[in-house]
Amino acid sequence: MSGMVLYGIDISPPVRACLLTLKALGLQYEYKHVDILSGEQLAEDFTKNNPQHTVPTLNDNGTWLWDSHAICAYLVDKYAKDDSLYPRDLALRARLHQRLFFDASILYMPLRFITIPMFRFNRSIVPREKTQGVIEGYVLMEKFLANSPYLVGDRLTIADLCCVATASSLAGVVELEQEKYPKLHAWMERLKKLPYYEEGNGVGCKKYLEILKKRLTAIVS
Ligand SMILES: N[C@@H](CCC(=O)N[C@@H](CS)C(=O)NCC(=O)O)C(=O)O
Repeated sequence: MSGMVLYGIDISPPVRACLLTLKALGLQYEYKHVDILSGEQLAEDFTKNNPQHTVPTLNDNGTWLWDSHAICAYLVDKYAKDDSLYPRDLALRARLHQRLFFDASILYMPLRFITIPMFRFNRSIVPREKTQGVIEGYVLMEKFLANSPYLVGDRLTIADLCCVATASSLAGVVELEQEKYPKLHAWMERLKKLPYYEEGNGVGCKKYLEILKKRLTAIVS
């Protein structure tokens, strides 16, 4: 196979992080829809290339890669005209990695713990303690953004693209109150102004929030 193929479904926050990065870089790619709600990612055809059976998965001319953070970093390193989205400066890159690992391990995980029982076992009631992780994510993001417009200083990086895909999806569980999180709210509005935001994240995020609205009937203490 030649060319670049992204496997995904746009309700998935990590898939949207990759869509944002592909669009930020203006890259040509083929998009293959994988319906994870019906278990398409478990097909042998897919798991032989990604045993972890997650989307997003990228096939770039035979180089198979998964995990949105790894994919976004690879795309910029390989194809960007400059390093602004993924700076080569060691100190900046180290801070950026901290934000990416924060997204993977802290911001996104509460959403996964809440949505897996919903999507796999049709649970519609969420124990309140599970939403605490979402609130902790909001609180930390507010601190990261205390003194800068973006997550790594004054310029947009893939840390923003990855985190905004997750943060915008968290509203399906805990509303993002502007008064409580003014910096986070302003950052989100800043990201929404990117010319490729709506196509890369807005459309899929709306679908995701609609699904959560239908499936989540109550949060109970
Ligand atoms: N850390 C991974 C998370 C990927 C992930 O958990 N994707 C979910 C969809 S949001 C998935 O593929 N679930 C299907 C499965 O695990 O079988 C990333 O950033 O790509």
